[in-house]
Parts: sequence; structure tokens; C-alpha cells
Amino acid sequence: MTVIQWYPGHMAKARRLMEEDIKIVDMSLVVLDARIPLSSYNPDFDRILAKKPVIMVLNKQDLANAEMTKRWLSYFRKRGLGAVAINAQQTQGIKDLEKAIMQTAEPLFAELEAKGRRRRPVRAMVVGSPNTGKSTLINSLVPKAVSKTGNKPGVTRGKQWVRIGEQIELLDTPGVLWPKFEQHSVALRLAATGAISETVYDYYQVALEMLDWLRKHGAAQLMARYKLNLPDLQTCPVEEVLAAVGKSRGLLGAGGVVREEETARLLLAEFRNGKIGRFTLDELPGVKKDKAEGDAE
Ligand SMILES: Nc1nc2c(ncn2[C@@H]2O[C@H](COP(=O)(O)OP(=O)(O)OP(=O)(O)O)[C@@H](O)[C@H]2O)c(=O)[nH]1
Ligand SMILES: [Mg+2]
Repeated sequence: MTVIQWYPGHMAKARRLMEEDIKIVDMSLVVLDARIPLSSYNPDFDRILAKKPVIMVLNKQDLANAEMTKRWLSYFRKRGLGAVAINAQQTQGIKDLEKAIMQTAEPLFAELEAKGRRRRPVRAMVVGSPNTGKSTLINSLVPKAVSKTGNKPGVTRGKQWVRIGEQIELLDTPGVLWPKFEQHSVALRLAATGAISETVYDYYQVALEMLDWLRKHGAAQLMARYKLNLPDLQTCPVEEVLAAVGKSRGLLGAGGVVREEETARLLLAEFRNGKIGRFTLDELPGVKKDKAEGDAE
């Protein structure tokens, strides 16, 4: 498997801007993909965001395993971080997020009061990997859409301040990754969830690896979705499982040969928009593999 890397110049620039902007905000909202709360966390944030409070926002909760999301929330909270699960697209959990922001701002307000100064709006920087839903989140907080969104990584390029009511100001920022993924599984999960540009990885390879994950963690959903009848689902070559998916969808070319590339695209697209099921790919640290994720288990 070739190494997946994606750190284009605009991300390096966005990161430098972030290092400036952290100085003028009161806190950061780190928008994570709830399916991969760990893999979508940029390790550089540890340093860049360190001096101010952080709220972890697990977005796209509609696509993640609900039980796992609960566990991830308590994982973050136990580490002293704010943590809220939302579905920015359907504006679910947004009120909780506003509450968490105001709560996190309490010490700031107390400080202003002690100095005899008036309250000002809380300023929060919205950061995260590409395509996690930062702009959608901001739009869900204002009556009229202000930030451009799109289902591909790298939609937001410049930065943008948005005022939410009287009390909150949010800064939208472009999604940033980091120069090197330490683990292949991280790169794979970022690619599978749509955080990495499709131009830098092999669709077929990523689909195969995701399919291998799905047969282990969501066999029932996989079989149901594609009406698979493979008694040896777990043991046969994963290429054969993909071929069975293609066949069941009628993706056949000349001579009845399965169109592999097209099948790979279909599988990844359906995984991404939750058609196969709700899955959390990242396990909690320290939890045994077979205990984690997958609604079917
Ligand atoms: N299912 C689901 N989709 C969502 C949710 N939030 C956002 N999306 C979709 O995810 C895609 C990316 O959303 P954006 O808001 O553009 O993401 P972003 O983080 O601003 O992306 P960049 O600007 O590229 O870094 C869009 O197609 C959104 O409609 C959610 O809670 N659930
Ligand atoms: Mg954006």
C-alpha cells in the first residue's frame, strides 16, 4: 500500500494563520468527525491551541455509532476538555454547544467583571481537519448561511468571522492536516471519511481496506445492504467481496466482468453518507479491539 500524504501549501499557510489567531480568541472549538474522533484530531493542535480552553465537537454524529459517541464524549471530558456531539447538518446538539461555549467563557466574564469592564462577545476559533463540518456548524448557528460548505476537503480557504447573536463570535478556518501521518490506519480513515483529496490516494485500495474493516465490524449491515450471500465472507480474499458488491449492483462490463473502480467508488460513497450503517472506526485507547464500534456487534 502506497503511503498517503496530503499537506498542500494552503494548509501550511492556514496553520500559520491559526498560530496568530489563537492569540486573539478566548477558546477553540475543535471539530472532529464523530466516526474518527482520534484520527481526525490534528496532533499539532496540542501545541497550537494549548494556552486556551478547547471544546471538542464531535460532528456528524448521525453517521457514527451512538454508543461509541457517548464513550468518546466521556473520554474527552475525563481529560478536562469540553465535549459535545452534534449533527451540524440537522442542527442537532447546537444548543448544547452554545451552552458549553458560554460555560467555558465563565472565567473570562468573571475576570472582566472583576476589572469593572463590560461583557463582550466570546470569541472562538473553529478548527479541524478538512470536511469535518466546520462551516456547516457555523451556518447552523446563524439564520442565513454565510459560510460556503461542500462535501469535499478544502472548501474553506480564507478565514471568516461570524457573529452569533449577542454573545458569541466564531472564526471559521480552513481544514488543516499535518505533514506526516504516523499510522497508516489514520491516513486510511481520513481518506475513507473524505478528509483527504481524492487526487492523492488510490480509490480501489482504500475501498478494499474499508471493506475489510466493514466485514469484521459490520458484517450484518454489509450483507443486508448488498444482499451478499458469501458463507466465507470473513475468509475469502477481500477483492472477491468487492466483486460481489459490484455484481449485486449490476456494475458489470463486457463479458460480465465487474467494474472494479466503479464498485470501489460506490462502496466508499455509500459508506461516507451512512447508507451501510452508523460506524465509529476509532477505538478508545486501551479498549480491546473486539469490544469497539459496529452497531451489529
Ligand atoms: N451527515 C452529516 N453531514 C454533515 C454534517 N455536517 C456537515 N456535513 C456535510 O459534510 C460536508 C463538509 O461540510 P463543510 O462544513 O464544508 O466542512 P468544513 O469542515 O468546513 O470543510 P473544509 O472547509 O473543507 O475544511 C458537507 O457536505 C456537509 O453537508 C453532519 O452533522 N452530518
Ligand atoms: Mg469550511
